Amino acid sequence: MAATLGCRGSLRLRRLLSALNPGIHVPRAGPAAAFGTSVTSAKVAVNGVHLHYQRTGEGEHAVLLLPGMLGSGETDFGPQLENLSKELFTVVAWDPRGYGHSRPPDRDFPVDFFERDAKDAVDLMKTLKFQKVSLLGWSDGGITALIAAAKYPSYINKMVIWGANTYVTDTDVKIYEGIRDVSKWSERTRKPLEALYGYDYFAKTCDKWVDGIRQFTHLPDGGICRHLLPLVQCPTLILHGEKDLLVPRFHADFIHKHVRGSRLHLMPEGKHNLHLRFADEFNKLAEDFLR
Ligand code: TYC
Ligand code: MN
Repeated sequence: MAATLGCRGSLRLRRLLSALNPGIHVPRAGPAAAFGTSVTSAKVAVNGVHLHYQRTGEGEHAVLLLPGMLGSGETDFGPQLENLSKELFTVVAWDPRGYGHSRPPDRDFPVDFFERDAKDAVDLMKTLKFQKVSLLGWSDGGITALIAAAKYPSYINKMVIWGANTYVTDTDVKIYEGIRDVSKWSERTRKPLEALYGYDYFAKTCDKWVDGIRQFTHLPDGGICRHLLPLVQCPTLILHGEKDLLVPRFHADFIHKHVRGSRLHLMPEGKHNLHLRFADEFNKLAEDFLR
């Protein structure tokens, strides 16, 4: 943390001086030299919890990466932290409370858990002194991004979302029940999360997540945040993998229809994790849209 602040201070000094007089060059030295391209890790107090985040790049344009269920910056966004332009963007990947290294507390799922995540995410970026941010939200992180954009419109610049759903149907419930028992997950999907959480916390939290998301079936139209979509004001790109087995196409179409001016881009070979499997293509689409 201390190192992070020191680096930021020196970056600010370099910016300030070069703005005042482009002739003055403040050399990068020591740990500060690596700040722009390396990924730093820190925790900061927000809304009564210590939120963990990773940070990289030194561009003017602040971008927050929002992971999916049980996700974290390190498990969900390796290729984005590594390869999104460090010149254009300052990229932050956060671990929502109860996920990744933002523990304690243990994760819980009150009916407003997505609203809570949206407020935490926005307040994290305000605490880090970003004046406005763009959002890249995957799956549950896409839901959080939509809610943040709807509720805090003046703070959100642009948004890219993929694998998100804004309501829960019987079809979705069947899929949720299919992933409740993590011992049935493929080794490849299970391994990184098991390493991060240990088997017991991972299994217990997945089970709690399924109960948590099923709560929405009792709300009008199974609504998670569909009622908020007309409030979104920022330019929005929706990506959808046509081979996504977890989130059917109709969810992307619904968001596209109800977010004014949004763009829908289909990736024919993409599955749910299209930003990992087709990282270069994803990063280029995101960069072109954000710039
Ligand atoms: N929303 C989950 C995530 O954040 C993925 C998921 C979507 C799982 C739909 C099941 O029916 C489902 N990764
Ligand atoms: Mn359109």
